[in-house]
Amino acid sequence: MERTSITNAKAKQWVDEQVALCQPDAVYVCDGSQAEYDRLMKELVDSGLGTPLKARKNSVLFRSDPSDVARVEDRTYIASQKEEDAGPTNHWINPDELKKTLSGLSAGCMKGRTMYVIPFSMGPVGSDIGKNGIEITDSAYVVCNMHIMTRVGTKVLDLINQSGKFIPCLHSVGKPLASGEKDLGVWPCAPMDKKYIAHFPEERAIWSFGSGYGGNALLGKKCLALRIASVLARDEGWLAEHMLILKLTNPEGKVKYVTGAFPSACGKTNLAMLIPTIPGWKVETIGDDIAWMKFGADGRLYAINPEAGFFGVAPGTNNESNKNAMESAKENTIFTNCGLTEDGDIWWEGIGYPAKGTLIDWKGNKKPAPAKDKSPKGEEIAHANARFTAPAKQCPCIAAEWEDPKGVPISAFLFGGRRPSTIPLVHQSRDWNHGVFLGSIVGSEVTAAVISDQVGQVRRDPFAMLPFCGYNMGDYFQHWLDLGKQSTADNLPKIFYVNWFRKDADGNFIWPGYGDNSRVLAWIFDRCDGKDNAVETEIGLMPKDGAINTQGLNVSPAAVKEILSVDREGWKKEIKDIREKHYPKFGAKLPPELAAELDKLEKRLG
Ligand code: SAT
Ligand code: MN
Repeated sequence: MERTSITNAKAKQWVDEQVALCQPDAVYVCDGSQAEYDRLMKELVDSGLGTPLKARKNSVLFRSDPSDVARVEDRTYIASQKEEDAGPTNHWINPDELKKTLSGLSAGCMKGRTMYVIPFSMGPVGSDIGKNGIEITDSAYVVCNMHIMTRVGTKVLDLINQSGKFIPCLHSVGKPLASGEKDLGVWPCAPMDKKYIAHFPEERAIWSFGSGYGGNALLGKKCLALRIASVLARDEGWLAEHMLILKLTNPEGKVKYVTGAFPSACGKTNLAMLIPTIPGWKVETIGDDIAWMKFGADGRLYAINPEAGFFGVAPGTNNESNKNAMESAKENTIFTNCGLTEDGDIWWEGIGYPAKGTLIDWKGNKKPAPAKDKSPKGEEIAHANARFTAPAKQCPCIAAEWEDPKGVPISAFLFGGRRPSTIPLVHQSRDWNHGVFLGSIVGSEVTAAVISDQVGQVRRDPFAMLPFCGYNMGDYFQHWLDLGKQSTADNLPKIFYVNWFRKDADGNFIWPGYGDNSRVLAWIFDRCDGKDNAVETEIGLMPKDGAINTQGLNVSPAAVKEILSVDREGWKKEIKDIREKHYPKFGAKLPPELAAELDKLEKRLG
């Protein structure tokens, strides 16, 4: 079957070593073709793991093991030589010890299975900002997802064969098959205490064992494009960030590009694809999750989206909240842990219409359709972290330049999270260092994107990188501060902190979000365009009275005022929490510039 071959000695040796360790029944090097995708998908359907959707062209539904539904942060390791280099926010194991454990677990782990060798590129193939990797996996489901999420194929393999440069990513579901044994439609994975999502930053290598889901298994995404890439970025003077990239066009046809860092499942995909509610403005998508940024010769930061698809949260996605995502997932899409309808389509809570008849829930059980477009807690038809994997090129609002290898010049960075109180709708940093301070204090209510007992609680998630920074977060703050010295204030992106998630006393969201976030984007655009539309406050620059367009907005002027004013008491508590609980975590690694920003803020609040 092998049509593609690895000729580079280094790559060949690495693959041969993994074959000897994992002992697969067969080895197959992927060519990235449609025929390959179709063949593997057919095998997955024939084996009972995938259910083809009658109502959606070339789309298949998968149900995972109930224990394997999201990223496992407690089982995610940064195995640097020194513990200090992993820092206080990562789990650390000595790399030699971890390799010993993983080698033990991996011996014969692919017995009864095919080993797929996936040459892939993060970023347009051959882009100066992009990187190549090879993922070895024993999951055809992972191969199909990687086809959508990255650029897979012979062109990438040619580059790897020529250069010998690639990031090795070894993945196994950790469930070898005995002779004659089959999965029989059951999602293969290992028990929680045998799962390891391991990163070796000095070697730039990834080793993931025991999980087949999302960021645990699609190793180009969080493992390579964030954890390992953040280390490369530190060493090489660029940025690998958990950021969407959008293109904003104002009514005069002027264009600016904006990136935004938000924790998982905080609406990055929705923001990247939003349909403005204010006339004349246009949003187009470059990326919805990750941005790699390098300085160009002109001193501006240029961003590429290293991915080629969207791995979006399904529940809550509908024609109102994100029509473009719904359109992107219309066909050629992989759905995971969604519900199945009688007429062969997917269904999830918040899809925008009630289901009919009997459904099959994400656990494979028959259930009557809920009366409304939602279900009681614990009874959901779709898992809260159910996902769609859809090709980015199917997005109706994908920007023409989304695959430009040189990237797009960034005018603004947004930071945000789910904060029910204190943080206003929008404020701008006074300067770069103050912006880095804002990034460093981001907090958010934990969502179902991670298996955690903290779901719903606010946790600090600096730069939305808490689970994704491949080195000491204190050094990461320093890297951001240092980058600010590499260019001029005019060329550097302006930095904003936004919060769509303020709640009233009854726990209802005050701001409608979604398309109405365009009102905030317009203000940010005008800030970057030099418009006199801001006032100085104790916490930074905020919209002048009337500078946010509220025409047609369904929020009372008093409520708008509330979320656009400084909550002095709230900020005082915030400062206390940062001073006592957040910043001390970084010890001597906390850059003095950030401690100084905290002091200045406290002083200004009086
Ligand atoms: O599972 S993923 O890590 O890819 C999704 C997310 O947490 O954003
Ligand atoms: Mn993400």
